[in-house]
Formats: sequence, structure tokens, C-alpha cells
Amino acid sequence: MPMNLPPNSMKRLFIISNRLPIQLVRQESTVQLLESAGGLATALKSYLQAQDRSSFEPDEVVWVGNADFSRELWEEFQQSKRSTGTFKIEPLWLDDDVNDGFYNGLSNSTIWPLFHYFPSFAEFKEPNWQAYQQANTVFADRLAELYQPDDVLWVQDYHLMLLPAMLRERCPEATIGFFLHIPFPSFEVYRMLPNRWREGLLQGMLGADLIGFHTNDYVQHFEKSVQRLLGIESKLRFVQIPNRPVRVDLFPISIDYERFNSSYRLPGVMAEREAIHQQLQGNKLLFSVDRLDYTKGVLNRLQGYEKFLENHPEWHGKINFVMVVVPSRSEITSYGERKQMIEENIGRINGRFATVSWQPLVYQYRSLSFEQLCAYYTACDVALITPIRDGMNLVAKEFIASRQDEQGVLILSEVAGAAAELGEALLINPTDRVGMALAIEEALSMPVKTQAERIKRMQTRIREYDVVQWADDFLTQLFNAKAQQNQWEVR
Ligand code: ADQ
Repeated sequence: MPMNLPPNSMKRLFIISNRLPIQLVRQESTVQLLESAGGLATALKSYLQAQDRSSFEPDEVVWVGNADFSRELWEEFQQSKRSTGTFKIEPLWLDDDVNDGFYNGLSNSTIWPLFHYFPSFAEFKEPNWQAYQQANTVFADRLAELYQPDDVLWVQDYHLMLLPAMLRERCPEATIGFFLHIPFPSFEVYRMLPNRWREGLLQGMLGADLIGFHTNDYVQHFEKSVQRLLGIESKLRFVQIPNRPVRVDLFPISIDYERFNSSYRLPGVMAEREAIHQQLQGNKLLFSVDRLDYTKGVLNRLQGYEKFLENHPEWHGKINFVMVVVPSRSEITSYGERKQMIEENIGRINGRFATVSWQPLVYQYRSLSFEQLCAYYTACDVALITPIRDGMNLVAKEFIASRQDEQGVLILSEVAGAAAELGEALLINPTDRVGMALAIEEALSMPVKTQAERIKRMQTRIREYDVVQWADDFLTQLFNAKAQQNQWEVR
């Protein structure tokens, strides 16, 4: 039976993720603090920045993660007595070889490809598994030193799947939540991991009191894997571990809706939008923005656009596609190869269709500022978001929220977690080029009234379950799960 505990029963909230949401760099004689990008950091920072809207008021929020900067730089920064914002930072430093096997190895060359249904990209190297265990142990040992009763430990994502059980061993009474930001794959894919790894990762997650996923499918895939590999059944969203049933549920992550919606009238955004419109000279604009990652479906998107241009010569000279790709994980070979393939395809498509006065594809390999991002979101006619797999995809939600003018069409992959909530988008299969070409045509000819109806419905949903709701929902359920376990023990 759910019961809500008073929010103040949380003393400190620990957010624990592989990377910290900030970076430190030396610029001339001072240490500068920069924001890190990426879905997880963006979402959790948005929550912490909007905490006045949250029902939870911890005395302190502490973010624990691996530092991208040296110990010396951190000490210098601390001596300058500058603040890291609304939360405290607790940096960790892993040995280089451990970090390589843990981050580039098991996290991003095994779990990431396998969980996104790219098993042929997955490596199964024992030293990487060792490094993954070592890295999770470093987190667990440090957290056990920091932990005090009534602290809440919220572990984030696939790099730290062993951590909840390690924490449970060290702090048996602790309130521990775990949230997975990527898909949890179907059992047939998950079972491809070596036996000890696949059982170890499940046991690791089950150290938590609550395990959260983006969608119902991911919850079911997880429950099935636990049942088939560990022989533990689930009932009514509780994994039936004796004396400590573990709650599993869905919490579709979201964005700071108001921040994106109100950006429409920011002077910087208006000026950028105006500049984009002038360059377009009346042409329609297709837009996409992603981290460089094979899961984001950039090549398929290019092929879909090529098909559209092939089938629709009447659109030649009247449409531009701006594709922005942010550098990511450049140390991993498959990412570098992808970049080369993308650039070759862009060159080929432009070579095939461009004229002296028209370039069908404009490619930018860089990060955009918030103003630039919102200017593109609101200047474009169609946002083309076509991942081959994506846990959620915040870009889709940001685009919809930004459209205060209630115009624009979202073409969205049916296998992005966001598709479960954004049913008014034109949903496509990302491997179906013909389907993508048809969707582009449909989007370009959609009446403005229909665009507005669809956008408004999606906006209502994102506004009502924004990132603050998401985090509050997770934390409320975490307290409920803990209370239910306590009742269980009394019985
Ligand atoms: P990511 O794979 O990083 O996140 P996504 O959810 O789309 O993917 O978030 C990317 C973030 O980076 C967005 O906030 C976007 O605005 C920003 N961004 C992307 N390209 C940018 C650019 N060129 N310049 C500036 N900003 C850019 C992971 C999972 C997702 C899940 C999130 C949150 O893979 O499925 O939605 O975590 O759980």
C-alpha cells in the first residue's frame, strides 16, 4: 500500500554518475568552470536548478562522479572559494588503465552497444569486466565513507550497475535508487553477455530499493531477465527477493519545459532565428542534432533524405537540411569510423544533388549554445529524430517544448523511448528509407492547423510531467518502496 513519507526525511541527496556535470579548465591564470553536455547531466542539472518547484528539500545535494580534471586543479578551484552551483561536488579519480577498461571498455564497448541492439559491436573482454568491478568498488568505498543515516543514494546509469549491491553490503539500511538512462534490452539480447557478467549486473541493480526505467517495455525486459537468469519472480512490479522486495517501475525522463518554451522570446534566440531565416531565403528547413553515436541513426537519416530528394525533384532548391553532430567518445574506434562514413555520405549526397545556388545538406560538427539550439528548434519546419535505438531522447521533447508558436512537425523513430509519449509525431521505422521519405513529404505538406493540434497535445504531456515531476516521482516511489520493505520486515 503506497504511503508518502514527509519529504524532509531526506538529509542529503547523493547523485552518483560516472561523469561529473562540470569540467574545470585552466584559462590563463584562473581555473574556469564549464558545464558538461549529454542527456543525463542535462536532465539532472535541470532538476537541481528548478528545485524550488520540487517537493523534496534535502539539506544538501552532493554529486559524486569521475573527474575530467586533475586533483591539483580541483584543489586550486576549492582554494578560490568559488561555488559549483546549487550542489556540492565530490570528485573521484580512477587509475588510467582502470578507467580505460571500465569506460571505453565494458561500459561503452559492451553494455552500450548490446543494450542498443548492436551485438556485433559488443566486445567481451575479461580485463574490461575486472576494470568495471574495480571502478564500481572505488565508488562504493568512497560513498561508504561519506554516507550518514537518512542520506538518499541515487545511482545513475549503465556505468554503475554493480554499485547498488556494493552499497547495500556496506550500508545495509541505506535508501538506494537506481535509474537506467538507456534501454534495457529484450532477454534474448541481454543473455548474450557471459554468464557471470549477466548475473552480476542484475544482482548489482537489485541492491537498490527502487529501479527505474524510461518505458514499460524496459521494465518488462528487466523482469524477464531476472526471472530467467536468477529464477526470481516479479509480482505487481516488485521483484520478490525474500525480506527485501525490490520495486521496479517506469519514469519517463523529461526536460525543463518552461525553460525551453520561454526561450522562444529570448532576444538571443530571436536574433539567431532571424539570421537563420534570412539565410534560408524562403526555403523549408529540416533540422537534426545529436551526439556522434551509431545508435542515433545519422546514416539512415541521410539515406532517408536522399530517397526523398530522389523521389521529389519538385523540392530541389526549396529545402535545406541542417544536421548538427556533437563530438562524443572519440577514443573509441567505432565512433571515429562512423564520423568518416557520415562525412563521406554527406559529400556524396551533396555531390549528387547540389547546384551552384543550392546545397541540400549543411553539416556542422560541433556543440551548440542554448540560444543556437533553441533558434534551430524554432526556425525549422521539420525536426528529424531517427535513432536506431534510444533510451528516451530528450531532443524530441526539447523541440516540442520550444515551439511556443505551435508550428513545426516532429518525425520520430518508433524505437526511441520518447515515441511511447509522443504519439502525435510522425512515427517512422528508422531503417525504412522509403517510409522516412514519405514522412518528410507528409510533414512538409501538413496543414498548420494540424501541426498546432499535434504540438499542443504533446506540449501538454511534457509540461505536466517535466523533469521536476520525473525526479519527484522517482524519489516519492523510492520512499514508498523503502516503507513497504520495512512493513514487510515487521510482518
Ligand atoms: P544522450 O544519448 O546524450 O542521453 P539525449 O537524450 O538526446 O541523448 O540528450 C542529449 C542532450 O544533449 C540534449 O539535451 C541535447 O539538447 C543536447 N545536445 C545534443 N546535441 C547537441 C549539440 N550539438 N549542441 C548542444 N547540445 C546538444 C542519454 C540516453 C537518452 C536519454 C538521456 C536522458 O541515451 O536516451 O534520453 O540519456 O536519460
